[in-house]
Amino acid sequence: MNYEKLEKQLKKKLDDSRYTHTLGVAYTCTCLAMRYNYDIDRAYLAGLLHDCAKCIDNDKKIELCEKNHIEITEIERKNPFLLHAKLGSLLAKKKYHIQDEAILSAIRWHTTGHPDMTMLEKIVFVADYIEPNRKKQPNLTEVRHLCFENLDQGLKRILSDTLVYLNSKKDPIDEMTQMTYDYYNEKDGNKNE
Ligand code: DGI
Ligand code: FE
Ligand code: FE
Repeated sequence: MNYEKLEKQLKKKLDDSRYTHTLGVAYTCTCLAMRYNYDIDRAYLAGLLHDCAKCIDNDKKIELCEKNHIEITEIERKNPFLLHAKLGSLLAKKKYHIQDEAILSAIRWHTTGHPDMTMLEKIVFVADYIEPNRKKQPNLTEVRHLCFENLDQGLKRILSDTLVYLNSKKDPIDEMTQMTYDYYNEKDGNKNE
């Protein structure tokens, strides 16, 4: 498929580093799709659009959510950047004319995840963390390897490393991020305290 037009539109809406990250995520999505037998075009498209709302000002994010009747939780009101996932899904549908619910849902859940994710949701979530332009996350070589060996294990590792990072910064944790980790940890045979 030809995504040139969409790429041009996104380049205008994102700053340079976010656009570079976006392409990195899109290509990493296709790699994971090859590994886990998913449609590579749908994976690329979901990756391309996952952060389409990221560079909107925080005040404008709140305003757009209110205007479009998107619920804003207390934690999202205090950390409006979290809204780029919900808003991204809305823009993908309304502005970029995506009708594929699997893609819209992968965008919607790419920041916190949720229990029992679909294959495409997992692919976008994982690609977002391991794409080649990411540098700061700890043990990236090992995490990247794990994601191509076992997707659920990779997912769980990313959630666990993210929770450690958020706790170390004393950042508030969205209950969905914790619930997603608990779900995959328990699925793995561990009891959550
Ligand atoms: O948009 P990106 O930066 O590419 O990636 P993202 O949408 O996954 O956002 C990444 C950031 O989100 C990362 O610094 C961890 C943070 N995050 C994930 N879950 C939570 C969270 N931040 C807060 N405050 N609470 C969460 O539950
Ligand atoms: Fe994001
Ligand atoms: Fe991202």
